Amino acid sequence: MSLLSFGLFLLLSPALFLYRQWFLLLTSLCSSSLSSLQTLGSDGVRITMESALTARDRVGVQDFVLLENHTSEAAFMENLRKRFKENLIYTYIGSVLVSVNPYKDLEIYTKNHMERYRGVNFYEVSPHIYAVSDNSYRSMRTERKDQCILISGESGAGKTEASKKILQYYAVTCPASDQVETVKDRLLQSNPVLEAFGNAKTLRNDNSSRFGKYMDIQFDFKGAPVGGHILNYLLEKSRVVHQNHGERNFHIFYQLIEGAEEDLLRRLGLERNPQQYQYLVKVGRSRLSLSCLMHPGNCPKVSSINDRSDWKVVRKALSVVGFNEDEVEELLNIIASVLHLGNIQYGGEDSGNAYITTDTQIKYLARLKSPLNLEQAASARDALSKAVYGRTFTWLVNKINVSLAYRNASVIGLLDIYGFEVFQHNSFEQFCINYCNEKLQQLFIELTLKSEQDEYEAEGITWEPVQYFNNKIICDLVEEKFKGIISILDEECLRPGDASDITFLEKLENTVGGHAHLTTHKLADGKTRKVMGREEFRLLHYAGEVNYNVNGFLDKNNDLLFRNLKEVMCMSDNKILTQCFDRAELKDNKRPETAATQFKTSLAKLMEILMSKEPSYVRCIKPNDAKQAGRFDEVLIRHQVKYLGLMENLRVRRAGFAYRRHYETFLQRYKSLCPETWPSWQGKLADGVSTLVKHLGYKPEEYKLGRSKIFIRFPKTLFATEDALETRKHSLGERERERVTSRA
Ligand code: AD9
Ligand code: MG
Repeated sequence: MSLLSFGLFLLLSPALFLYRQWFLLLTSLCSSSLSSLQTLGSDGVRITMESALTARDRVGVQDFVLLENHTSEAAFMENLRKRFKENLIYTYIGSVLVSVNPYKDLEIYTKNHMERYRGVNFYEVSPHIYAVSDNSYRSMRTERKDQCILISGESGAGKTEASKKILQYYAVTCPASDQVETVKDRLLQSNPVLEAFGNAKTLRNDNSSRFGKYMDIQFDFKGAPVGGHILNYLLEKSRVVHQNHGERNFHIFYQLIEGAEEDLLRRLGLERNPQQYQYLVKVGRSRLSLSCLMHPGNCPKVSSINDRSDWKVVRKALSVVGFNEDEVEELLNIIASVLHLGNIQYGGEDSGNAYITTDTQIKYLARLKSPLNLEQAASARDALSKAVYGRTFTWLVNKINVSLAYRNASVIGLLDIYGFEVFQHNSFEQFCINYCNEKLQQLFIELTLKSEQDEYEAEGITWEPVQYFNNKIICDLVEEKFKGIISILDEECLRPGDASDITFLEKLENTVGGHAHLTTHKLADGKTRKVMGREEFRLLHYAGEVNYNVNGFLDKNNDLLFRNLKEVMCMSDNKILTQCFDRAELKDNKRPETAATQFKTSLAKLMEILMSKEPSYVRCIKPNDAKQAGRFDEVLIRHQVKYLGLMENLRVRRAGFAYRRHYETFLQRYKSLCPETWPSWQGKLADGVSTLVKHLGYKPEEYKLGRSKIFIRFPKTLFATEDALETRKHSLGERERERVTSRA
């Protein structure tokens, strides 16, 4: 055959797509067929399996499923290390792609590489982000099912880079036309714009995403990208007014100051010196740590970032995504106003800054001085800065969405969200970011570990369950109605009177104090290793322990802005601001939902979106904390392998059945191969299938019969059956053959 015709059959049968992958994989597992197989080496040259076997010692295996000792974490780590050393940063666990950040540019993202992966089966070429991209694309086309690619991993692990590579792959390899070229450009150029406004240098990552992003890429019936839609999640607004030492504000501020032409700077009333702006260089006094005192000021210059050239990229990108010159000027005016706002000083503080008097919006702010004390006035100013910046960011995303709008399309969704992060000082923002990562891990468990095993259970298949840590318990602790942390926080936010961050902490102790994943200073039993502050609570996340300082939790969750400030914003001449601050909002006396509840609701919606699509996974690993190339930190990586559940993922994958089919479908296709089932089987379907497979000589270890499906462990078993079907067709006369085909 028949391999060719069977290949065709598989190609034409979308439901067997995954199975085809398994076949390719397991064929390579089967040593008897190794000598005849060819594969692509890391350099893309076709090499025979004999040489691949010797290479294996050096470069490891490209799929962890092929590891001889697949239950050994040491073997897993060794394989990862070998490959990392050889610059082979990608490895599969079945269809899941594991990626280790190389922290250097590798020559594996060229157009040639893209071509190599186009339309080629998953296991025929070395693992790559392009293979995942292509696989999703083909599944979308052949199965007509929307796809999504979920990229996860901690801060700095390479999620954003991976999502950009995927987008570039589609831009280069998908069909094009003039109109499509425009959309491709817009899709690609939306990245530098959103990164300028939504990314910043943190201690973990010089280009850390400070917002979550889910982007649908929309394709027409010809498979051309014709549009897109972005959903953004909880921007870390507090960064506008405060950054930890060694971190920066959002890139756009520095790009503007470093890169803008003199003329523009003059119009905006800005100086070419970040040190002039409180929001860019000074750490809030109340939050000064010892290290900040020793190293005053933040870090406007970062060696890995060139603000001046990035500015040029962003300016161009703004035009490509559809901003005209007036809109760009208005947008930059807002950015400049935020810097001016930050320089407003009150009362006996350092002397104020002269530029502010020229700005109408800021003149209004001065009215705040009389009824508020110093601290309240400063916090009102910061609340305004955060609101202006946050709403402008949302406006920006909407504006890009308008330029990408298209309807009636198949989609591939890309999820690139802020990664799990732990700092010395963790606040409300880290709490939200890490909660979001818990939800993503939960989705991964649901779709890969749990659903697979649940199906075996539902079908009554004997199965040695693979134990894994289900983080649902932590998700519940955070989000459960009434007794979850968010509910408790909301309750304190709504409670009039003496509610404070500390009363919130006390309420946590009283309500969920006994929870296995939560500790506070009061509850700590002395056995806990890390010292805890009195204002902290500790969550034992799936990815490790994090101490959260409750300072500011209530304010940030309330996220309130004085009504008169909103009124002022509505009166602004700036067209973007008037769209951001709608008058209708002033009439609405309902208390807005708290930040955490809004986030929780938007995450629940995101989970629904993702569940409705066919998922692919990219699991990113950060090799070291120093952001250095070539450094493979065993301890750090082992920790990630553990919490990402990669070993469990591998075990489920290895122990599973490659193929499963409903009895009816199976019987219908193969009934002609057994005299007792041909031309039709009158008894129970399960008995028919049992009779059929016994006749075909299936050995007991090769298959299992469930309640409604047959499970076949090895693809080769099914291949033999397909061969038999093919042979039978050939041995029949022309008419008879047609009859069999039409019945099947
Ligand atoms: V965060 O959760 O947004 O803080 P990410 O998104 O996981 O984080 P990012 O993609 O920004 O991390 O990667 C961090 C840095 O690692 C990048 O700025 C690159 O310098 C480097 N990186 C990541 N992936 C690659 C790669 N495939 N090739 C080369 C890479 N460098
Ligand atoms: Mg990122």
